[in-house]
Amino acid sequence: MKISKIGLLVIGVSFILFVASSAVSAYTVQDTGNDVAHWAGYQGTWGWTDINVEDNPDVDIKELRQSVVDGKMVIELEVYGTIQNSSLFRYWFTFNTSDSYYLVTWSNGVGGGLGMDTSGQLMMPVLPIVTTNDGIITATFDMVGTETDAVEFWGYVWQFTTLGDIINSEWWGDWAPNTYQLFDEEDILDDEDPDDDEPGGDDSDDDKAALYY
Ligand SMILES: [Ca+2]
Repeated sequence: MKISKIGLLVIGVSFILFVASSAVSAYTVQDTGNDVAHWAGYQGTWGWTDINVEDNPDVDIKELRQSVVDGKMVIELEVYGTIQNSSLFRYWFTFNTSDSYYLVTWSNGVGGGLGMDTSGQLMMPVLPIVTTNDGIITATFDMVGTETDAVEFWGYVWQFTTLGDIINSEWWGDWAPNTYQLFDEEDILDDEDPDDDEPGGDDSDDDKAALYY
């Protein structure tokens, strides 16, 4: 049997469409290692001290993953080190589709979060089952909504040295993807004013850092 070039083209396109549709509900966001930011405050003076800390793998995001397994929405966050159970560590990530919102948290050894149908069909939120295994947080939700394509998928992880002390404290944090980070990396690197206590000089975005403190 001779298959025409057009026939081969149709078969090829069909195969590509099949592969694309079968993989449509799985997303990953990879993040490089050693890109943890370090913030320090001392007697009311504060600023970014380093934007690439190399020795804090427990808050260094490696990957975010989403998939649908047996009809359940599964979302994971992995760090290069180990998930910590102290209240000084916070892990937070979210996966949103056009009709649903999923949020996962982990701190003080306790997992939390919620799934919400944002189309208004389902009023009550669903709660995830959250587990950890070494460097991975896994959250499993009953599905809300019908869409599984990612509209937004990101997370951040941070560590405090002292809770409730805004005068003297240190903070480390990492975001994935990096478009969600709190600061403008180039702005910090270019900030050469020695009298400027704020990271990045007069960049209006600098104030965002304080929102999470
Ligand atoms: Ca990272």
